[in-house]
Amino acid sequence: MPDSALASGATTAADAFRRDVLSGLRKSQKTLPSKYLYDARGSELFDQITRLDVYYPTETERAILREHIGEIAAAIGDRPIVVEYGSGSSDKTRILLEELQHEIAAYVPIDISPSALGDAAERLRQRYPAMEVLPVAADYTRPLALPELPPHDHIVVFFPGSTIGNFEADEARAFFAQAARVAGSGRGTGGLLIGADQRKPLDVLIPAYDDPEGVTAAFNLNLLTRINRELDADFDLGLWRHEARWNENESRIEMHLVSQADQRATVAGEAFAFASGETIHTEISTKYGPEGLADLAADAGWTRQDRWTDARSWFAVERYTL
Ligand code: AVI
Repeated sequence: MPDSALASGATTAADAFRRDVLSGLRKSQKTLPSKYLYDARGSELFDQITRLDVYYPTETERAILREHIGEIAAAIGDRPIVVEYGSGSSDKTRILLEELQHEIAAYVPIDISPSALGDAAERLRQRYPAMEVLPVAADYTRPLALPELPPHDHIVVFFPGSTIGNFEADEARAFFAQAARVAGSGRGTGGLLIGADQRKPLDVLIPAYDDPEGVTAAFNLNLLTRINRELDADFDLGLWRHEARWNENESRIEMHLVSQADQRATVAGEAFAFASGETIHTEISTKYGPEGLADLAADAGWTRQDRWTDARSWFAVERYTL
């Protein structure tokens, strides 16, 4: 990519960040989009979260993938392009790539964090030298263009980790529609392999999002550090606390930053007042019932073909076709 394109891309991302942060802080329930949790430090902290004992989703999904990988690979079919949304460190993908490495026409990891993406692509190229890796640094919640693809039979979208749960229902519908456009652009029947965290007791859910080591708290608070650095803001980190709440009506965990005092902060030249106890809502993490995801996916033309779960039904990996 020429330097000028990189430079203009960077300006656009910075503009979008400023616009989204300011508009979120102007709302009566102040809110910040969760995708901005993932700067370089945030991606590192999220990686640490996935290794915490209390954070069950990563290991549970990995175990499901490991146990059923033969069946999953057979269902995916010959010579696919695998497009992964929000690939991060591409850790879980290795289970899939290990099985499919000689079959796969190319692996296209897409992530908003260029640092996480670059490191992962490099590791994968070393590990699977015969496999084409075509990384795309982009915000996949916006329309994006795929790179030129080598010959393939069909396109499979891989969206593990229950990141779908971080989307509001309309955003989830938009994702399924975008995934259908991508998967539907191949020659054969497109596929979608997606992880979905399930409803479970609160004594499991809450510690997973408010761990005793404080890694999730650091992950949440890092968003204020990022705003201070990138938007010339002056949040006092000592005056904010992380909170994980269960919202039963919406069947979701919510992360909030709770103001510990009446205070003000200036962001990109604009002043904001926060009352003591007032919160900034930073993330939702929806937990699904058995049909929750299938209903959303159906609106974009996806039909569920398979559903694999663990013994406790804490997590599900589902396969859809168009
Ligand atoms: C990326 N995503 C699926 C994580 C989740 O569980 O919703 C993000 C996360 N937030 C706090 N801990 C993990």
